[in-house]
Amino acid sequence: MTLHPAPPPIPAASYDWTNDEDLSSCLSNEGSQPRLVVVSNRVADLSASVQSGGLAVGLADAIRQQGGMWFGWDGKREGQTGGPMQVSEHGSVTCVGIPISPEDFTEYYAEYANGLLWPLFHYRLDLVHISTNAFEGYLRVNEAFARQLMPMLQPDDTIWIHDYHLIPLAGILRRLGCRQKIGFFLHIPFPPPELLSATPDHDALIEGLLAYDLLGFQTHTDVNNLKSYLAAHKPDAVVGQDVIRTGQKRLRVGRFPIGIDAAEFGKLARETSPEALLAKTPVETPALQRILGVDRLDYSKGLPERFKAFDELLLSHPELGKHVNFVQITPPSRGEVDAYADIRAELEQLAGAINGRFADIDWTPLQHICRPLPRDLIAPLMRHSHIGFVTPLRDGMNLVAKEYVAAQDPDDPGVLILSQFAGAAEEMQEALIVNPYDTDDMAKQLYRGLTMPLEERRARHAALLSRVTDFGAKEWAAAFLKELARSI
Ligand code: ADQ
Repeated sequence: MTLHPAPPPIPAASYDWTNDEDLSSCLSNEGSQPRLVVVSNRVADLSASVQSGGLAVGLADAIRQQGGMWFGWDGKREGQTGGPMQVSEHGSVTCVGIPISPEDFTEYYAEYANGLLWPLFHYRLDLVHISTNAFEGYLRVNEAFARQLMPMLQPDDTIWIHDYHLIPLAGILRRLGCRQKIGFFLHIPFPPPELLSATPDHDALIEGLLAYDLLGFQTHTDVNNLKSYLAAHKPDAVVGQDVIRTGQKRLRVGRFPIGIDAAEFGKLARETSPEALLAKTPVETPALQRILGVDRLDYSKGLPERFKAFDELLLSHPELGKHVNFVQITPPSRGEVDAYADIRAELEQLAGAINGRFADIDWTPLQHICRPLPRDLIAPLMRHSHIGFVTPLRDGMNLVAKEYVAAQDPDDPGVLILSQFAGAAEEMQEALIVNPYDTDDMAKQLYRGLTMPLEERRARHAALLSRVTDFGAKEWAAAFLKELARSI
């Protein structure tokens, strides 16, 4: 079989670790290394035997190898921000959590990070709320993080800060006298300048980014969006392929697509038989061809469009009745933000309408499961699903796409249907790539996936699996840290 023509190669916009042949040396821990200090909004649970998500896997591994500290919010909304710290030791790693006051939680987390930055960075200007005082609250919490962190730093520490909650942190640390190398990785998309400039704080956010020594993004598109912003709004910035200079400051920029631990996820997927799986999950009979979606409940994930595409599939192919079902697992997240209540109501209405129209006494076409399932059930469920339906309207990377591929049986794999607007689409062109707004075409691709010959499924899956395996979570963390070590 021949696959659809390969897309033209994407020009190397900047440092790209997936082309780095010399990465193996960074994956071993020879000699003593400086401590790694990871800062993220939440601290991962390092006592868990299996980490969920690439962030936790990649970082937990890197920080355990090097030894160091993980610093972030302890998840409590009480007292004063930066009040008494929770400190716990996990071998060579110290985890430090600080509380956030209820007022700061509202302004920093709910209003600024999730009410403004999240929709803006996901290209959803229609959902952006500009709230009075929210930016001040955002800066105040970043300042509290910096002031608590500063006295705990050692001179040769390497500091790695994560995600949109903490963009200003390096600038504040520098002001407080921090001289250590500081890198930043953005897990979500970076928007084009026309969108970013819709927030009155865009200058300050960019100044915050320019205080780092290394900026890491998920995709070439994100790197290029930053460069376009600088060209349009900061004419004094000199932008090279992987270096930016502004005044005396020089920093590096690169693309570091996050990965998963494919071997571990594949093992998890193989461990449960279909029968055992059936006994443990609320999912119906294995005789059906199953379409599976697994997402946090979020408007960026394209869930209503996905439901509508399934509806169109059943309308256009009545012969599929009783032969296919769609299982969508969507635990709620961030209930504080109004947009999440809206999406939940819309999904309930759509699921009710689809089941109302097509269901029979022995067949529920759409099962929408609104609670979290453990990874040791999600993984085998992915393995025993014929379609992985991953169609975000915009996504930094999307690890579910990679997990679906890792979970498959290579001899009889399922088909990944992937949004062109997921960061993962840059690397996973052998999936069936769809426009997540085009429900008609998604219905056609669902049908194509359900009827795809075995030989084509195997060829597509083999190409995807080798990429997901070669560029995993550990390689991602090692590549970022190697590049940060090179920065001046
Ligand atoms: P998320 O938006 O959370 O992460 P994603 O990468 O898809 O999105 O998922 C992260 C992890 O959560 C995956 O391991 C997945 O299995 C798990 N998960 C998702 N839905 C689940 C469910 N219903 N039940 C159980 N587990 C579930 C952000 C960015 C992404 C980026 C990651 C990592 O938005 O674009 O890929 O960070 O950088």
